[in-house]
Amino acid sequence: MNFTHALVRTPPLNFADGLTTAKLGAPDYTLALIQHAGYCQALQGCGLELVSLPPDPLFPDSTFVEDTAVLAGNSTVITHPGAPSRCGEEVAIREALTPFFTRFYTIQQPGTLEGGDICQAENHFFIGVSRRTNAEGAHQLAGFLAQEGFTSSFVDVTAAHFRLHLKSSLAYLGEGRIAALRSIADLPQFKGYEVIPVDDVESYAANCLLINGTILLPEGFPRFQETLERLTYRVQTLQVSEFRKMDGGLSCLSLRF
Ligand code: CIR
Repeated sequence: MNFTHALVRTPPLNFADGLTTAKLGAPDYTLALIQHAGYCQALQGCGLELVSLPPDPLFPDSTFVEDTAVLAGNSTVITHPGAPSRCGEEVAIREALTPFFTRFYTIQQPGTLEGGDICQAENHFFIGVSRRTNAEGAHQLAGFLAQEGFTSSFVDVTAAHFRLHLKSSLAYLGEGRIAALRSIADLPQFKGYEVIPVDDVESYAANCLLINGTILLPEGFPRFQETLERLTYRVQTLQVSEFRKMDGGLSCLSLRF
């Protein structure tokens, strides 16, 4: 999958008021801005043109744009976030994506769905059913994807070893390869894929991001970095400590298309 664009949104001044379970302390806003700028620069370095939205203090978590839409070929599924405080973030995202996509679908209540639970592997989508994405939302998405010619399978993300979203534990690395926490590497849904396990002590690194041949990886996970480099991936590490404090990672900070 080659990308030409990414949609990003600067964190608002009240970013620290967003949702978190991380217990890593409050994020430093200035540092978050610096790290966000570094992230944007890395995306540009991977050849992406940025569509950049201004911060919106009505939604402290709105920098995590990935949760508001699922992009599938020429179509977009606008989500209905499972976190009530995040409902409404999707309005600006839909508007920003309108020039780039031909078909729009919408997850309807009682369905809830967040993009962090959706992992695309070529023509197949893994759909996490989590505390944020309910079964109804997952089924609605599967139906839309089928209309667009994509297959999908569900993964239960409610078990204790999963963190917030499916993609907190999983990333698609291209060519039939998946990075996944060791504890979920044997799931039947991954049969037929080559699974590269991520050790529990480096679990945050499972949320890495393949963009046009480069893997963006959070800084500080040398074992997984070495594994990727041994597999001959080009790896670029990024500092995202302030986003981690808010349960966010590399993938959730952008929508790539
Ligand atoms: C939230 O709890 O919704 C935000 N603080 C973090 C969202 C992270 N999104 C993602 O991993 N896709």
